[in-house]
Amino acid sequence: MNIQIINGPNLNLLGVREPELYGEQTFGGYLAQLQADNPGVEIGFFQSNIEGEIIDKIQESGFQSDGIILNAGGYTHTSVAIRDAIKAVPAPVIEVHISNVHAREEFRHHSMLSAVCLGVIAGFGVDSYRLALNALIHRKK
Ligand code: CA2
Repeated sequence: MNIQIINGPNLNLLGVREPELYGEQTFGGYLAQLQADNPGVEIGFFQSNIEGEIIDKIQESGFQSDGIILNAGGYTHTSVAIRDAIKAVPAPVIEVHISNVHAREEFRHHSMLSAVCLGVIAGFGVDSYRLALNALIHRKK
């Protein structure tokens, strides 16, 4: 099984800035543990602050992988183009958020992406990614 994680803008700052909101763990450290706990799954990781690069990665991995775990960061709330890319690929996409977006500012309550994703997981810290991975692993097709 091959799963691609895609992180959007500013998520490269995880564990470095705003630990009260996004936790103290770096994503690299978390990912190493997630991979070690799931040896049967090949987990790819990509982060970009650039919308077009995220779209390129969705197009590429969306035809090659068994699923995508996408935290599009702030683009979640704005990007028609990322929504179109998700809709265009056959791989299931799970939208994840570290924070509970519904407990935050109103502009974070709406996602451009949710309707074209398999599902949404938000508010469990970085463990939102583990929950998404488990959902893809145990998914009944
Ligand atoms: O909760 C999430 O995962 C978000 O996708 C994070 C985005 C935010 O715009 C979404 O509404 C919810 C922001 C990512 C910023 O990441 C940082 C991480 C550490 C320090 C500063 C920013």
